[in-house]
Order: sequence, then C-alpha cells, then structure tokens
Amino acid sequence: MTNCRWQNSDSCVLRTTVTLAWASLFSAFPVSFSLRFAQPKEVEFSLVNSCVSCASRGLLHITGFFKCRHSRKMGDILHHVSLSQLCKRGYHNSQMGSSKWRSCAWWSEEASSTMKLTLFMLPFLVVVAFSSIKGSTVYGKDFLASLPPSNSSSQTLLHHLSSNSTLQTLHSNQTKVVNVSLTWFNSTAMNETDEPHRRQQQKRNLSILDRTEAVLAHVRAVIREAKNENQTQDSDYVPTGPMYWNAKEFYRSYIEMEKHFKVFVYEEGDHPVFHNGPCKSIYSMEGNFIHAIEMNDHFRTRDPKKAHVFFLPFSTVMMVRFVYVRDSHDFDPIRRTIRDYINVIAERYPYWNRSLGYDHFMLACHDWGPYVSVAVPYLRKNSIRVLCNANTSEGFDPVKDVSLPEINLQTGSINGFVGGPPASKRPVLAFFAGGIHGPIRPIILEHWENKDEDMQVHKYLPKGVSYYGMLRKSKFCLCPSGYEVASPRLVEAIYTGCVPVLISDHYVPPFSDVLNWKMFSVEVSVKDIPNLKNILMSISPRHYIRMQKRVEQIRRHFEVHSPPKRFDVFHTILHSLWLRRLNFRVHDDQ
Ligand SMILES: *[C@@H]1O[C@H](CO)[C@@H](O)[C@H](O)[C@H]1NC(C)=O
Ligand SMILES: *[C@@H]1O[C@H](CO)[C@@H](O)[C@H](O)[C@H]1NC(C)=O
Ligand SMILES: *[C@@H]1O[C@H](CO)[C@@H](O)[C@H](O)[C@H]1NC(C)=O
Ligand SMILES: *[C@@H]1O[C@H](CO)[C@@H](O)[C@H](O)[C@H]1NC(C)=O
Ligand SMILES: *[C@@H]1O[C@H](CO)[C@@H](O)[C@H](O)[C@H]1NC(C)=O
Ligand SMILES: *[C@@H]1O[C@H](CO)[C@@H](O)[C@H](O)[C@H]1NC(C)=O
Ligand SMILES: *[C@@H]1O[C@H](CO)[C@@H](O)[C@H](O)[C@H]1NC(C)=O
Ligand SMILES: *[C@@H]1O[C@H](CO)[C@@H](O)[C@H](O)[C@H]1NC(C)=O
Ligand SMILES: *[C@@H]1O[C@H](CO)[C@@H](O)[C@H](O)[C@H]1NC(C)=O
Ligand SMILES: CC(=O)N[C@H]1CO[C@H](CO)[C@@H](O)[C@@H]1O
Repeated sequence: MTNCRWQNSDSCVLRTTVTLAWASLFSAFPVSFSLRFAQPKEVEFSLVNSCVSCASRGLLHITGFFKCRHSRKMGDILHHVSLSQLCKRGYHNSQMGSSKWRSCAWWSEEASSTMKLTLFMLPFLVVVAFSSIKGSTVYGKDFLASLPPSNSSSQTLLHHLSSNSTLQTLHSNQTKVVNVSLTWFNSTAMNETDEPHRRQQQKRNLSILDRTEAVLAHVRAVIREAKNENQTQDSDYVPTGPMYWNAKEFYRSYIEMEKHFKVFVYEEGDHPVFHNGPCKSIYSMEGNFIHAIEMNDHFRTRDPKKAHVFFLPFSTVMMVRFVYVRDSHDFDPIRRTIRDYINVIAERYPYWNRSLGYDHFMLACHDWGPYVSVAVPYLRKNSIRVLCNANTSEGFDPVKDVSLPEINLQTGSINGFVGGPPASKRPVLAFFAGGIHGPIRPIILEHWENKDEDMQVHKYLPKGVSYYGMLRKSKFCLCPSGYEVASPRLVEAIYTGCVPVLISDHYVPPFSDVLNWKMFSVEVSVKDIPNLKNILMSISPRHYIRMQKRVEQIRRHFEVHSPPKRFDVFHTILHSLWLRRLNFRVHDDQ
C-alpha cells in the first residue's frame, strides 16, 4: 500500500473566486474552458469545475476549480491557489450578508494586480451559457438551504456569525484547555440577549461539551487509579518495565484513548500543501501521519462537536517545496499561507476562537516547523505542535508540544530495516557515519575519526561496508544532532537493536512523556565527547544487556505500519496528543 496520494509537482489545482454584479442562484456544475496568462509566469489554467452561488444583494460568487500546468516553479501562484479554494463550501455564505470578502480578499486584490480580473468575466459567460444548456436550478431567496456544499453545520455557523452570538465572547485568553468548557458553560449561563430557543439550543450543545470534559475528568481519575491495578491482559502488548515512567498508567491511558479519543481533521485546504506530505525520506512522518489520520475510522471524527483535538493538516515540507521561493530565506509566504488558513478555519468554525487554539495541533518534521508556526501567535503559544525539531532553546515546550521521531523511510516502509542480533553478537563498541552537519558532528569526527578500532566513526563509510550492517554489529550507535536537534539515527539505532547514544543540547527525545530514555539510551553532553569511549566502556556488560533488551521492547513505539497497528508510532503520537489534551502527566515523580 502506498501512502502518497499526490506527488506530481508538475500540475496543481487552482481554485479562484470572482464576484460579479448580479446574477441568479446556481448550484455547482462543471464548466470547461481554459485561460492563459502571461503573468507572472507562463502558466496555463483550465477550468474544470466551478461552483456558483449568489448573495441576496445580487452578487454572484464563482468559485472556480482550475487545473494549471507549468514547467517552472510555481511559488507564489500556488500559494494563492492553495488558499483561494477555501472560499468554497459554506464560507462565502457567511460573507454574503455583508457582501464583503475577507479571506478571499487577498486573492481578488493580488489577482487584479497580476491578472486582469476582467478575464474572469469569461467564466461568467460560460456559466450562463451552461446554465441554460444544463437547465440548472435557479433558487429563490433561501439560498442557504439550496447550496449543495453548505451542510447544516455551516448554517449553524452562519447563524452565529450573523448574530452577536455569545460564542464569540466565550473564549478567555486566560483559561487553559482543560478548564475551557467550564468557562464556556458558565459564560453562557450568563446573560443571553437572544431569543429563548437559541438559548436553549446553546445550552444543549454546551452540555455536549461539558459531558466531554466530564468524561476526560473521569479518565484522569481512572488513570490515576491504574497504579493500584493488577497485571492486565492484552492480546497485543502490555507495557512493563522501567523504560516507562509509569507503565500501568501509560497502559490505562492508552486504553482510555482507544475508548474515547476523537480527532477532527479540517477538510479545508488542497493538495499539494494540505492533506498531503512526503512518505519517504527523513521527513516521512509528515505524510505518514496525515495519511494515517485521514484514513482512520476509529480516531477521526467527522463531527467537530465530538472532537477533543483539531488537526491542521498542512505539510511544512510541501510548503517549502511549493510555497517557499528557493534561496530567498523568506519564510513569509509560508507564514502567510498558515495565517490565511487559520483565518479561514477560525471564520468558518467556532472551535479555534473558543479555545484560542489550545485544542488544535499541527505536525511538522521539517527543520523549519518551529519557525513557520510563529505565523500565528496562538498557534505558537497555545496549540500543540508536534515537531521533529524539538529544540527547547527555540521554544519547544515539552509540556505542550510533542516531540516527533524523525524516521528515514527510504522505501516508504520499514520492511527489511527492523531487527538485529543480541548483545553478545555485537563486536563493535560504537558506530557513526555521516556528514559534518551542524555544530556537534565536527567535534565527534575531530576526536574519533580513525582514532580507535572500537570507535567506528566515519565521515564516509569505507567501500563495501553496509550502513545497516554496521548498526547491527555495534553495541552503541552515536546519534548526534545535525543541522537540527533530531536525528533519524535515533530510530535507525532502535530498529536495529543498537543502544542509542544521544549527543545533543536542548533536545527532548520523542515520547519522553511516557518513555524514560535513560533506561535504554546513553546521553552524552557535547563537552564530554572527548571522553566518549570511557563513558561507554564504563557501562557494565550486564547493564548493557538490559539496555539492549529494552531497546527491542520499546521498538514497537517507533515502527511505522500501514495501516497502523496498536502501540506503533502513529498510535504513540496520538497518545502524546491525548495526554496533552487530558493535561495529564504519566510520571512517577518519586
Ligand atoms: C452533508 O451532510 C450529509 C449528512 O448530514 C453528508 O452525507 C454529506 O456528505 C455532507 N456534505 C458535505 C459537503 O459535507
Ligand atoms: C452587535 O454588536 C454591536 C456592538 O457590539 C452592535 O452595534 C450591533 O447593533 C449588534 N448587532 C446586533 C444584530 O445585535
Ligand atoms: C487577555 O485579553 C485582554 C484583552 O482582551 C488583554 O488585555 C490581556 O492582556 C490578555 N491576557 C493575556 C494573558 O493574553
Ligand atoms: C462555573 O459555575 C459553577 C457553578 O455554577 C462553579 O462552581 C464553577 O466554579 C464555575 N467555573 C468557573 C470556571 O467559573
Ligand atoms: C448579567 O446580567 C446581570 C443582571 O441580569 C448583571 O448583573 C450582570 O452584570 C450581567 N453580566 C454580564 C457579564 O453582562
Ligand atoms: C446545537 O445542537 C442542535 C441540535 O442538537 C443543532 O441543531 C445546532 O446546530 C447546534 N448548535 C451549535 C452551535 O452547535
Ligand atoms: C490483585 O492481586 C492480589 C493478589 O495477587 C489480589 O489479592 C487482589 O484481589 C487483586 N486485585 C484485583 C483488583 O484484582
Ligand atoms: C474568530 O475570531 C476572528 C477574529 O477575532 C473573527 O474574524 C472570526 O469571525 C471569529 N470566528 C467565529 C466563528 O466567530
Ligand atoms: C537549538 O536552538 C539553539 C537556539 O536557537 C541553537 O543555537 C542551536 O544550534 C539549536 N540546536 C541545533 C542542533 O540546531
Ligand atoms: C477552575 C477550574 O476548574 N480549575 C481546574 C483546571 O484544571 C486543573 C487541572 O485539571 C484543576 O486542578 C483546576 O481545579
């Protein structure tokens, strides 16, 4: 099964929106024609589909679904492209009353500077022609009921948007997510100026929310109780051992997650930067997670009211590829994309505003994940950021954020990469091979390259020597930070049963919320690199054997499976999110 669904960088989908004075109401229907623009780059668009809706004030909105072909980098275009589509579905409904464009505005403004807006009159004519051919229905005033993409939820939203609803005032910037619902509940219980039925409706809905929080409170109590439980039976796996901060609590919390946890994935956004990500290469976790959560029937909910967390499904790797202008050193296009995206979901749904992002999460394995997350202050400050680049000096907060393992899936699968001999069949003391990236590796090479038979430290592996073969032959595998704190070597070592040696500053290793890394890895600070061999030699054989066995035991939490299996990397990431949402610490503080 291949994970990547859309990999063709030579085409893209362009959707755009145009407002025209007066028209009737149309439903979505396909139109085909093509436009060719000279600016800003030679790009050919063909309209494959358009969605037309109308404001009561006589404004016609056409949301076009274009395909564009080009041979060169698309940079800016795609940036606008990937966002303009957000105007589809109920979104423009909510704007009609005011006949104003909000998130769509950037498109109409910027488009008019580079592309003649009048050109867009063309689709209108085509539309009219088609509508007469196809005999599209012309709706009456009550367009909300008739617009195909606007489900009842967007009507509800519209209802909130168009009235001075209490919802908008519910959020409190001082409340943490666990307590949010109480605040919401209390504030609605306060002064309502709306009509009675609305008040009743809100109360009911807020009690859904309240019930959710009550369940979470119960779950917290159950997990706390787990300490006193006897050994449990589980056909797949029961975590035990000192590699876990608290194995029983972890297990109980995992089981409760399976029972309750629901993730809502925003559907807004288009390929290639949304709902898509790399599934091979060192950044494979972006694509794998996005794919796995979107295909998941158990944890994904389509009903945002039932969700505990909300996923912003963008891929930083894809944005770097398609939105970022190469060598520009300018993050702004990416940040603008994220900002626009959050503006749209905050306008279309009440969920971002009600918690100021506390129950939302993003995921990025690309080094730049933390830098692009600053696009929206609440995203950076409040939301859960699942990051490979878990550098605490750069604002990674282990309480709120999740450290994501960087897994180099060369073939898109772990087949053939997992497994290695026991401790007794590992003749080499320590192994490292890799380029001189970042500040730490030069120090290692300087001290240990070709210095000692036991310390197999290389810039390049000698010809005929297999990298994976060396990992399997070695007792300890050095995992120094490169350009960023995370290294795929960590997971490579774990896969091959080699005890990882973490050499990094400010790094929070993955799943530190449940795993006690000291029990199955060695942490060496940068200043101790000259002393590395002594440190490793001082670990007794008995202690080493225990650590090596533990590496094999916790390996399952790093394995990538498609479809995912219980306790694998996908589920362990979800579990980390679950703990953040629960605001619970699975830790014996002793
Ligand atoms: C609208 O809701 C119905 C069920 O309520 C669902 O089947 C349909 O897919 C939804 N449409 C959209 C565009 O979300
Ligand atoms: C909404 O609130 C504003 C001020 O907050 C007020 O001027 C306006 O009249 C209100 N609109 C409605 C429909 O209540
Ligand atoms: C909360 O919002 C108020 C204004 O709405 C602001 O004055 C205050 O500084 C904010 N507090 C925090 C912690 O952001
Ligand atoms: C909400 O109201 C209840 C009583 O109605 C009160 O006990 C509780 O402390 C309030 N919670 C907050 C966060 O104000
Ligand atoms: C709500 O209304 C009561 C009177 O009914 C008033 O005393 C109170 O100040 C109001 N609270 C808010 C937050 O407007
Ligand atoms: C509240 O719940 C009712 C039915 O349970 C639903 O029709 C309505 O859309 C909901 N409103 C909100 C704000 O979610
Ligand atoms: C746990 O095991 C002990 C003895 O092994 C037993 O006495 C006790 O009843 C058990 N507790 C539960 C909750 O099963
Ligand atoms: C959320 O807040 C933003 C800005 O504060 C506002 O533009 C938007 O309409 C709000 N969304 C909802 C659903 O109330
Ligand atoms: C972690 O962040 C600090 C502060 O920005 C930086 O100096 C350091 O180089 C980073 N570590 C790595 C390995 O990139
Ligand atoms: C006001 C309120 O309910 N505060 C609670 C917020 O959540 C923490 C942790 O669950 C509780 O300890 C507080 O009492």
